Amino acid sequence: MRFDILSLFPEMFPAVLSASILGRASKGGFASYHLHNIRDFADNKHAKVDDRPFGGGPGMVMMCQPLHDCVQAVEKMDETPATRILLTPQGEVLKQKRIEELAKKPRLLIIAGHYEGVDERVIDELKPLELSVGDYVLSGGELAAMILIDAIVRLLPGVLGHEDSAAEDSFSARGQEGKRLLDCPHYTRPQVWKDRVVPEVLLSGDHGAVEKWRQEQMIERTKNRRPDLSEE
Ligand code: 9D3
Repeated sequence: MRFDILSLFPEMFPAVLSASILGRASKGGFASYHLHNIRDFADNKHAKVDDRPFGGGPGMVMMCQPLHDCVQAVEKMDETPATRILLTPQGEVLKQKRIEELAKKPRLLIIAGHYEGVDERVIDELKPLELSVGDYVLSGGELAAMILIDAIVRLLPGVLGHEDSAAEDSFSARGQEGKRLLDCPHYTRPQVWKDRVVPEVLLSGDHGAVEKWRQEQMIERTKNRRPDLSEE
């Protein structure tokens, strides 16, 4: 999958994109990341990309022209049609279902907003899919873009070692009616630590009993901690 990332702060990305799973995915040819600085597309000599909001108020608004020209230029860099995405607090809150859908696309063009927001007219013109990563306030869309990319790349065939994309489904456990479940507790050596012991069933060697215990733990923890989790 090709990722085009449009940002005013592209320098925030390389450490995240080169480490761990995301780094392995690009080295293995499963994903390619292309960073673009929106400021490079400003057509004024001061490379100004933001301005004061009409109607007054705090903060600055990202101007239409630099972002629009950046999207047009970037899309022409490759013939693969791109799915446009804008990270914004006004977007649909990201869930695994949407991640799974986006993981099937050949190319994503991801716009990380900054400042108070983007001039609404460029959103109307570009018609991006608008996504949020949750109900809390970030300083900009860059970290949100990295979260999105991380969640998608680990689903790409080959990246986690399992070639078929359907396999992922069996790794995220589900209970009754396809409800997604939280994970069970995990333990490793030593068997006793600060007087705390490992649940006996895990040491029993009875694989059936272990499976039953884990399933019960998953259901109980989901009920207690995340009663809101649903089919998505
Ligand atoms: C007056 C309210 N503004 C500041 C508190 C609104 C506001 C503007 C810009 C709040 C955050 C941001 C920057 N955030 C993002 O661009 C963003 C984001 C987020 O803040 N939370 C969750 N997901 C996302 S995706 C992009």
